[in-house]
Amino acid sequence: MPLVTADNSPRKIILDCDPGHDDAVAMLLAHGNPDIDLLAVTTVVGNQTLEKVTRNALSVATIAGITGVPFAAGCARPLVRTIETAPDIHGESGLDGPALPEPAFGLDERHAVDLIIDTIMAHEPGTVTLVPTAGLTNIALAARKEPRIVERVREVVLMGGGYHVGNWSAVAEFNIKIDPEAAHIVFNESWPVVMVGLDLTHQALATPDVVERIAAIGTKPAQFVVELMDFFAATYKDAQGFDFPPVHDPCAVAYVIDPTVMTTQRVPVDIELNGTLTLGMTVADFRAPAPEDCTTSVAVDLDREKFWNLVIDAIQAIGEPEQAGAAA
Ligand SMILES: [Ca+2]
Repeated sequence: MPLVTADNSPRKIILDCDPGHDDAVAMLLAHGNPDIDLLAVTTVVGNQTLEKVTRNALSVATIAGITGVPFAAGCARPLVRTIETAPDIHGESGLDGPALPEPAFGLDERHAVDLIIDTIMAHEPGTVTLVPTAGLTNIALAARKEPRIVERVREVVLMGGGYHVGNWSAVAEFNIKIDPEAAHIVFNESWPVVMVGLDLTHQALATPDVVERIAAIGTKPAQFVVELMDFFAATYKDAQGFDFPPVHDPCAVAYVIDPTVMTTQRVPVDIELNGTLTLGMTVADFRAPAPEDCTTSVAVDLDREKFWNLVIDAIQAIGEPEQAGAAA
Protein backbone atom coordinates (compact mmCIF):
# COMPACT_ATOMS: atom_id res chain seq x y z
CA MET A 1 0.00 0.00 0.00
CA PRO A 2 1.85 3.13 -1.16
CA LEU A 3 2.17 5.95 1.32
CA VAL A 4 2.69 8.77 -1.14
CA THR A 5 0.78 11.78 0.12
CA ALA A 6 -1.50 13.54 -2.33
CA ASP A 7 0.27 16.88 -1.99
CA ASN A 8 3.80 15.52 -1.53
CA SER A 9 3.87 16.92 1.99
CA PRO A 10 6.14 15.11 4.47
CA ARG A 11 4.74 11.96 6.08
CA LYS A 12 3.74 12.60 9.67
CA ILE A 13 5.00 9.91 12.02
CA ILE A 14 5.10 9.03 15.70
CA LEU A 15 8.20 7.01 16.56
CA ASP A 16 7.63 4.64 19.48
CA CYS A 17 11.00 3.22 20.46
CA ASP A 18 13.41 1.74 23.05
CA PRO A 19 16.87 3.14 22.19
CA GLY A 20 18.68 0.90 21.49
CA HIS A 21 21.45 1.26 18.89
CA ASP A 22 19.22 0.75 15.88
CA ASP A 23 16.46 2.92 17.40
CA ALA A 24 19.02 5.73 17.59
CA VAL A 25 19.71 5.37 13.86
CA ALA A 26 15.95 5.35 13.22
CA MET A 27 15.65 8.63 15.13
CA LEU A 28 18.43 10.19 13.08
CA LEU A 29 16.85 9.02 9.83
CA ALA A 30 13.43 10.38 10.83
CA HIS A 31 14.94 13.71 11.88
CA GLY A 32 17.34 14.17 8.97
CA ASN A 33 15.11 13.08 6.09
CA PRO A 34 13.07 15.95 4.60
CA ASP A 35 10.13 13.68 3.72
CA ILE A 36 9.40 12.88 7.37
CA ASP A 37 7.56 15.14 9.79
CA LEU A 38 8.44 13.73 13.21
CA LEU A 39 5.43 14.60 15.39
CA ALA A 40 6.45 12.85 18.61
CA VAL A 41 8.86 10.32 20.08
CA THR A 42 7.60 7.91 22.72
CA THR A 43 9.48 5.30 24.71
CA VAL A 44 8.64 1.91 26.14
CA VAL A 45 10.48 -0.75 28.12
CA GLY A 46 12.36 -3.08 25.79
CA ASN A 47 16.05 -3.17 25.09
CA GLN A 48 16.52 -1.77 28.59
CA THR A 49 14.34 -0.44 31.40
CA LEU A 50 11.97 2.42 30.62
CA GLU A 51 14.15 4.82 32.61
CA LYS A 52 17.26 3.93 30.62
CA VAL A 53 15.74 3.91 27.14
CA THR A 54 13.98 7.21 27.84
CA ARG A 55 17.18 8.89 28.91
CA ASN A 56 18.87 7.41 25.82
CA ALA A 57 16.18 8.86 23.57
CA LEU A 58 16.73 12.31 25.03
CA SER A 59 20.51 11.96 24.68
CA VAL A 60 20.17 10.95 21.03
CA ALA A 61 17.88 13.94 20.46
CA THR A 62 20.53 16.16 22.04
CA ILE A 63 23.26 14.77 19.81
CA ALA A 64 21.12 15.08 16.68
CA GLY A 65 19.70 18.50 17.53
CA ILE A 66 16.09 17.31 17.55
CA THR A 67 14.17 20.22 19.03
CA GLY A 68 10.51 21.16 19.18
CA VAL A 69 9.37 17.53 19.16
CA PRO A 70 7.60 16.21 22.29
CA PHE A 71 9.16 13.15 23.93
CA ALA A 72 7.14 11.09 26.40
CA ALA A 73 7.81 8.00 28.47
CA GLY A 74 5.33 5.15 28.30
CA CYS A 75 4.93 1.72 29.79
CA ALA A 76 7.54 0.41 32.20
CA ARG A 77 6.51 -3.22 31.80
CA PRO A 78 4.68 -5.42 29.29
CA LEU A 79 0.92 -6.00 29.57
CA VAL A 80 1.15 -9.49 31.04
CA ARG A 81 4.70 -10.78 30.98
CA THR A 82 7.63 -9.99 33.21
CA ILE A 83 10.28 -7.60 31.90
CA GLU A 84 12.89 -8.98 29.51
CA THR A 85 15.69 -6.70 28.34
CA ALA A 86 18.59 -7.25 25.92
CA PRO A 87 21.88 -6.23 27.60
CA ASP A 88 23.73 -8.87 25.56
CA ILE A 89 23.01 -6.79 22.45
CA HIS A 90 22.67 -3.20 23.72
CA GLY A 91 24.75 -3.20 26.93
CA GLU A 92 23.81 -2.16 30.46
CA SER A 93 22.82 1.37 29.46
CA GLY A 94 20.81 0.16 26.47
CA LEU A 95 23.07 2.32 24.31
CA ASP A 96 26.59 1.26 25.24
CA GLY A 97 29.58 2.38 23.21
CA PRO A 98 29.62 6.15 22.66
CA ALA A 99 29.60 8.76 25.41
CA LEU A 100 26.04 9.96 26.00
CA PRO A 101 25.46 13.66 26.67
CA GLU A 102 23.22 14.96 29.40
CA PRO A 103 19.81 15.53 27.80
CA ALA A 104 19.35 19.15 26.74
CA PHE A 105 15.62 19.08 27.41
CA GLY A 106 12.99 17.22 29.42
CA LEU A 107 9.99 15.04 28.80
CA ASP A 108 6.47 16.01 27.89
CA GLU A 109 4.47 15.57 31.08
CA ARG A 110 1.95 13.24 29.44
CA HIS A 111 2.19 9.47 29.45
CA ALA A 112 3.29 8.20 26.03
CA VAL A 113 -0.09 6.54 25.50
CA ASP A 114 -1.82 9.90 25.94
CA LEU A 115 0.68 11.73 23.74
CA ILE A 116 0.09 9.14 21.00
CA ILE A 117 -3.69 9.50 21.29
CA ASP A 118 -3.63 13.32 21.48
CA THR A 119 -1.32 13.57 18.48
CA ILE A 120 -3.39 11.27 16.27
CA MET A 121 -6.66 12.94 17.27
CA ALA A 122 -5.22 16.41 16.60
CA HIS A 123 -4.40 15.60 12.97
CA GLU A 124 -6.57 14.91 9.96
CA PRO A 125 -7.72 11.28 9.66
CA GLY A 126 -5.40 9.19 7.53
CA THR A 127 -2.38 11.44 7.92
CA VAL A 128 -0.44 10.00 10.88
CA THR A 129 1.68 6.86 10.56
CA LEU A 130 2.70 4.97 13.68
CA VAL A 131 6.25 3.64 13.56
CA PRO A 132 6.85 1.31 16.52
CA THR A 133 10.39 -0.03 16.77
CA ALA A 134 10.01 -1.72 20.16
CA GLY A 135 7.56 -3.86 22.09
CA LEU A 136 3.99 -2.88 21.24
CA THR A 137 2.78 -2.13 24.78
CA ASN A 138 2.17 1.60 24.28
CA ILE A 139 0.49 1.12 20.91
CA ALA A 140 -1.83 -1.63 22.18
CA LEU A 141 -2.86 0.45 25.19
CA ALA A 142 -3.47 3.51 23.01
CA ALA A 143 -5.78 1.46 20.78
CA ARG A 144 -7.68 0.20 23.81
CA LYS A 145 -7.88 3.56 25.58
CA GLU A 146 -9.02 5.53 22.52
CA PRO A 147 -10.38 3.12 19.87
CA ARG A 148 -11.06 6.01 17.48
CA ILE A 149 -7.34 6.22 16.73
CA VAL A 150 -7.51 2.92 14.89
CA GLU A 151 -9.41 4.28 11.91
CA ARG A 152 -7.57 7.60 12.00
CA VAL A 153 -4.07 6.15 11.70
CA ARG A 154 -2.81 5.97 8.14
CA GLU A 155 -0.80 2.83 8.75
CA VAL A 156 1.27 1.06 11.39
CA VAL A 157 4.75 0.37 10.05
CA LEU A 158 6.49 -1.65 12.72
CA MET A 159 9.85 -3.27 13.18
CA GLY A 160 9.22 -6.66 14.70
CA GLY A 161 8.54 -10.29 14.00
CA GLY A 162 9.77 -12.39 11.15
CA TYR A 163 7.98 -14.92 9.01
CA HIS A 164 10.88 -17.35 8.68
CA VAL A 165 13.23 -16.52 11.51
CA GLY A 166 13.41 -15.50 15.17
CA ASN A 167 16.08 -13.97 17.37
CA TRP A 168 14.63 -14.22 20.88
CA SER A 169 13.61 -17.83 20.32
CA ALA A 170 13.83 -20.14 17.33
CA VAL A 171 10.72 -18.57 15.84
CA ALA A 172 10.04 -15.33 17.77
CA GLU A 173 11.57 -11.89 17.44
CA PHE A 174 12.41 -9.75 20.50
CA ASN A 175 9.88 -6.90 20.08
CA ILE A 176 7.01 -9.34 19.68
CA LYS A 177 8.17 -11.92 22.20
CA ILE A 178 8.61 -9.47 25.09
CA ASP A 179 4.93 -8.44 24.87
CA PRO A 180 3.04 -10.94 22.70
CA GLU A 181 -0.36 -9.89 24.07
CA ALA A 182 0.28 -6.29 22.98
CA ALA A 183 1.38 -7.52 19.56
CA HIS A 184 -1.78 -9.59 19.33
CA ILE A 185 -3.86 -6.47 19.89
CA VAL A 186 -1.96 -4.43 17.31
CA PHE A 187 -1.99 -7.10 14.59
CA ASN A 188 -5.71 -7.78 15.08
CA GLU A 189 -6.93 -4.20 14.90
CA SER A 190 -8.41 -3.01 11.59
CA TRP A 191 -5.60 -0.54 10.76
CA PRO A 192 -3.14 -1.55 8.05
CA VAL A 193 0.00 -3.11 9.53
CA VAL A 194 3.27 -3.43 7.65
CA MET A 195 5.55 -5.85 9.46
CA VAL A 196 9.17 -4.99 8.81
CA GLY A 197 10.58 -8.14 10.37
CA LEU A 198 13.87 -9.96 10.64
CA ASP A 199 13.53 -11.45 7.15
CA LEU A 200 13.97 -7.88 5.89
CA THR A 201 16.17 -6.30 8.54
CA HIS A 202 18.79 -9.03 8.35
CA GLN A 203 19.49 -7.58 4.90
CA ALA A 204 20.31 -4.18 6.47
CA LEU A 205 23.81 -5.08 7.61
CA ALA A 206 26.19 -2.31 8.65
CA THR A 207 29.09 -3.60 6.58
CA PRO A 208 32.51 -1.87 6.77
CA ASP A 209 31.91 0.11 3.55
CA VAL A 210 28.74 1.57 5.08
CA VAL A 211 30.45 2.46 8.36
CA GLU A 212 33.31 4.09 6.41
CA ARG A 213 30.85 6.24 4.45
CA ILE A 214 29.24 7.37 7.71
CA ALA A 215 32.63 8.09 9.29
CA ALA A 216 33.59 10.17 6.24
CA ILE A 217 30.75 12.62 7.00
CA GLY A 218 33.00 13.80 9.80
CA THR A 219 30.40 15.31 12.15
CA LYS A 220 29.73 14.47 15.80
CA PRO A 221 26.41 12.76 15.00
CA ALA A 222 28.19 10.69 12.33
CA GLN A 223 30.95 9.75 14.78
CA PHE A 224 28.24 8.83 17.30
CA VAL A 225 26.70 6.42 14.77
CA VAL A 226 30.12 4.92 14.00
CA GLU A 227 30.68 4.25 17.71
CA LEU A 228 27.20 2.77 18.04
CA MET A 229 27.88 0.46 15.10
CA ASP A 230 31.25 -0.62 16.53
CA PHE A 231 29.60 -1.74 19.77
CA PHE A 232 26.63 -3.28 17.93
CA ALA A 233 28.97 -5.24 15.64
CA ALA A 234 30.83 -6.73 18.61
CA THR A 235 27.70 -7.83 20.48
CA TYR A 236 25.98 -9.17 17.37
CA LYS A 237 29.10 -11.20 16.64
CA ASP A 238 29.30 -12.57 20.18
CA ALA A 239 25.60 -13.11 20.87
CA GLN A 240 24.26 -14.17 17.46
CA GLY A 241 27.28 -14.95 15.26
CA PHE A 242 26.71 -12.15 12.76
CA ASP A 243 29.72 -10.93 10.76
CA PHE A 244 28.05 -7.50 10.53
CA PRO A 245 25.20 -6.14 12.65
CA PRO A 246 21.66 -5.88 11.26
CA VAL A 247 20.37 -2.34 11.77
CA HIS A 248 16.70 -3.17 12.15
CA ASP A 249 14.74 -0.11 13.20
CA PRO A 250 15.58 2.47 10.51
CA CYS A 251 14.18 0.02 7.94
CA ALA A 252 10.67 0.84 9.16
CA VAL A 253 11.30 4.59 8.87
CA ALA A 254 12.82 4.05 5.41
CA TYR A 255 9.64 2.33 4.26
CA VAL A 256 7.58 5.36 5.26
CA ILE A 257 9.96 7.66 3.37
CA ASP A 258 10.01 5.53 0.23
CA PRO A 259 8.02 2.28 0.03
CA THR A 260 10.11 1.22 -2.98
CA VAL A 261 13.07 0.69 -0.63
CA MET A 262 11.62 -2.78 -0.07
CA THR A 263 9.14 -5.21 -1.51
CA THR A 264 6.18 -6.29 0.59
CA GLN A 265 3.65 -9.06 0.37
CA ARG A 266 0.09 -8.95 1.65
CA VAL A 267 -0.43 -11.95 3.93
CA PRO A 268 -2.45 -12.58 7.08
CA VAL A 269 -0.24 -12.43 10.18
CA ASP A 270 -1.26 -13.37 13.69
CA ILE A 271 0.60 -13.71 16.96
CA GLU A 272 1.07 -17.03 18.75
CA LEU A 273 0.02 -16.67 22.40
CA ASN A 274 -0.18 -20.29 23.52
CA GLY A 275 2.67 -22.27 21.97
CA THR A 276 5.14 -23.87 24.34
CA LEU A 277 7.91 -23.50 21.76
CA THR A 278 6.41 -20.76 19.62
CA LEU A 279 5.19 -18.02 22.01
CA GLY A 280 5.39 -14.67 20.23
CA MET A 281 5.78 -16.15 16.75
CA THR A 282 4.39 -13.99 13.95
CA VAL A 283 2.51 -16.66 12.07
CA ALA A 284 2.20 -15.60 8.42
CA ASP A 285 -0.20 -17.46 6.15
CA PHE A 286 1.32 -17.50 2.67
CA ARG A 287 -1.43 -19.61 1.14
CA ALA A 288 -2.76 -17.74 -1.85
CA PRO A 289 -4.80 -15.76 -2.47
CA ALA A 290 -4.74 -13.44 0.53
CA PRO A 291 -8.28 -12.82 1.81
CA GLU A 292 -9.98 -9.61 0.69
CA ASP A 293 -10.07 -8.28 4.25
CA CYS A 294 -6.38 -8.91 4.94
CA THR A 295 -4.89 -5.80 6.62
CA THR A 296 -1.36 -7.07 7.20
CA SER A 297 1.66 -7.24 4.95
CA VAL A 298 5.25 -8.32 5.46
CA ALA A 299 8.49 -6.84 4.16
CA VAL A 300 10.43 -9.21 1.94
CA ASP A 301 13.40 -7.81 -0.03
CA LEU A 302 15.45 -4.71 0.80
CA ASP A 303 17.05 -2.41 -1.76
CA ARG A 304 20.20 -2.18 0.32
CA GLU A 305 21.85 0.61 -1.68
CA LYS A 306 18.75 2.79 -1.51
CA PHE A 307 18.34 2.12 2.21
CA TRP A 308 21.86 3.08 3.21
CA ASN A 309 21.78 6.12 0.96
CA LEU A 310 18.70 7.33 2.87
CA VAL A 311 20.44 6.81 6.22
CA ILE A 312 23.69 8.44 5.11
CA ASP A 313 21.92 11.39 3.45
CA ALA A 314 19.97 11.96 6.68
CA ILE A 315 23.10 12.00 8.84
CA GLN A 316 24.70 14.35 6.32
CA ALA A 317 21.65 16.64 6.47
CA ILE A 318 21.75 16.77 10.26
CA GLY A 319 25.21 18.26 10.03
CA GLU A 320 26.77 19.57 13.23
CA PRO A 321 24.01 20.65 15.62
CA GLU A 322 25.07 23.06 18.38
CA GLN A 323 23.88 20.73 21.12
CA ALA A 324 26.28 18.02 19.98
CA GLY A 325 29.09 20.12 21.38
CA ALA A 326 27.81 19.30 24.86
CA ALA A 327 28.65 15.60 24.47
CA ALA A 328 30.51 14.31 27.51
CA1 LIG B 1 14.10 -1.01 19.00
